[in-house]
Amino acid sequence: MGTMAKSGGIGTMANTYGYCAILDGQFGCKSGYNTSDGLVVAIVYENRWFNTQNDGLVGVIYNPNYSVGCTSRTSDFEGGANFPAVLDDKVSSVRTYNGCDITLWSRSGLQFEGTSWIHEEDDLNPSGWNNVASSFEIS
Ligand SMILES: [Ca+2]
Ligand SMILES: [Ca+2]
Repeated sequence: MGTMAKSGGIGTMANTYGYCAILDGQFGCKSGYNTSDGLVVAIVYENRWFNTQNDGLVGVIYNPNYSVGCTSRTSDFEGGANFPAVLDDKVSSVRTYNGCDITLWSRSGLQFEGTSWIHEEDDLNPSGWNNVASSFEIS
């Protein structure tokens, strides 16, 4: 991951990579955190199969305060946010890390339809979730 930008949120993506810092129990990408801090909780891709061909965008979601990872249960809200415009209705594959899982929501603010908890999905198309997600939550 050496080519990743060291600052800026997903909304100000440098090259193909952008970051979103989330905090346990809070909603929204937070500013003022160093991307080298904490743990990655999920990485979302504009393309299917986690590929970055054709400058496919990559959104790195991390919690700057985490040192252990997510809890094993999914009943607790471990942060979430709206996807920025560049990734809104564009996510096509997703991976989670450090014991975390992700739920995608079809509208901003965790509204309307949500997926079940996803550990890893290389192609959101068969489930009808390709280019649909507008927000996400982590647990
Ligand atoms: Ca896509
Ligand atoms: Ca949507």
